[in-house]
Amino acid sequence: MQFDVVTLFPELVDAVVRCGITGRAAERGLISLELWNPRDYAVDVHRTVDGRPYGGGPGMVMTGECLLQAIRAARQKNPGKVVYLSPQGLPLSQSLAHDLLIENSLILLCGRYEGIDERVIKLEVDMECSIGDYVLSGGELGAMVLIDVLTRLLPGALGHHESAAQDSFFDGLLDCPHYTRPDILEGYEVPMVLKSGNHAEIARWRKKQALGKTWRCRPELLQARQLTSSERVLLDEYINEFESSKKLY
Ligand code: 4HQ
Repeated sequence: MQFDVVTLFPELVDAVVRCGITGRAAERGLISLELWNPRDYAVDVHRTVDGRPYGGGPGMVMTGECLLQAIRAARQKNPGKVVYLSPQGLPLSQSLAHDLLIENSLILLCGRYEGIDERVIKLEVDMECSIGDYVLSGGELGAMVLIDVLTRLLPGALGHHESAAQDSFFDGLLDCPHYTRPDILEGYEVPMVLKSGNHAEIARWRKKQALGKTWRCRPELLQARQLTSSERVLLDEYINEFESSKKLY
């Protein structure tokens, strides 16, 4: 998958192809990153990329001309949908990430300051995407999140011990707890079932914990997902144990 990122901070975004799973995916040619700096297209002596907002108010707005040129240069080399990262966008989710996988090439547009001139959105942006309801200092972290989420879904990006099928959200549920050595850490023991060697019981315990954690912390995720009859049994078991453990206090 080809990612072209239009950004005033290319060195920030470049870190994504230098580290970890995304770094390895870039080495193997599963993803490729190209960076386009709007400042390179600024013509005046100060290489200005921002302007005062019409109508007044605090902050600056990224100007249209050099942004349009940077986007069009990227699009000419690597044609693809232009995604603008902003809080006004479609919320990023695992399911949106799956939908975006059909694209071979994405141009990710990162705004700084108060945002970009609206006419750039009108002229060149195909989709607005938000990584969450909070305010970033710029779209770069959003672009990096999107690249990371998509890369993990590409065939061959994860090793077999990192399989995407085992991940949190693969199943629409939160993840189960994980443990490693030692057996006892500051008085807290590893649940016995995980040391039993009984793989069916271990899978059952993990599913029950995932259902229980989701019920406690993100009940709206359960509303959005139909439980099978065996999942209902596991969750009822979890809820009963949870309610009776509360009575002890
Ligand atoms: N920003 N999801 C404002 C975000 C954001 C988000 C990016 C801050 C755009 C102009 N991007 N700039 N949330 O907060 O993607």
